[in-house]
Amino acid sequence: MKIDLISILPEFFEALDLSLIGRAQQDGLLSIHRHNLREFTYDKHRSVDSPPAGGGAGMVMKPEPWALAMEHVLSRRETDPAGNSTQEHPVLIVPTPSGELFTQSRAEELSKKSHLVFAPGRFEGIDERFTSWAAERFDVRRLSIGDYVLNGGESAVIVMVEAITRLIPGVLGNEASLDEESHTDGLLEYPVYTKPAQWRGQHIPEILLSGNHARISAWRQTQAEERTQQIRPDLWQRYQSS
Ligand code: 6GU
Repeated sequence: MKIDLISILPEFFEALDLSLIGRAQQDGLLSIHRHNLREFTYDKHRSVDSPPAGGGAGMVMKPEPWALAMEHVLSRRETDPAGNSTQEHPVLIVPTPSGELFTQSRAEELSKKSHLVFAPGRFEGIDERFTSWAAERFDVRRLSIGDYVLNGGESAVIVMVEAITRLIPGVLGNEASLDEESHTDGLLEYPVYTKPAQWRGQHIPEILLSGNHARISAWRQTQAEERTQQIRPDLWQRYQSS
């Protein structure tokens, strides 16, 4: 999978060179390219923002630097001898608190794509005309990571890249652990324990020491259901009706 990240703070994404995602890049499973949006500005101050049309608080990102950055990304794609792209439109993810909710099933869908481009805005967001322009060249998705507001989309990009890329075969050491996680089957994960069996006066649930895998599996299912009912009644309702 190829990933292009465009931002006025490209250093933000250095965290993606660490740990499993860093390893996946070294192994060639993933290539992540960071671009500085200011390199696509041509005025003296390299400005990327301007006051909102119609007035109001804050600043809005100008569409032109974003369009130039996207043209640069598109120019690096493979083309046939006639100059047409040989692949489907890349997916352009625009992180925004006003987007559709990014979920595990969205991560699964996106993990099967060959090229993702992320356009995290700062300030009050990007001029709406950029999105319409981009929709002719990209499969555009406006996505939010939850019902709260961040200063910019960069940390949301890190969240989404991590959730998406760990689903690419080979990125995780132990792929089986994917099946047992929270959200994969619509339930929160059951509680987990390790040695010692007694720690500061607390004991591991006895069934986990029984060696009876069928009973352990049934216990874990019950725990997952109880937890989901208590902590996430919204998920529980969806689980029951599915
Ligand atoms: Cl994707 N961006 C910003 N700025 N705030 C958010 C968000 C994204 N998702 C939730 N809050």
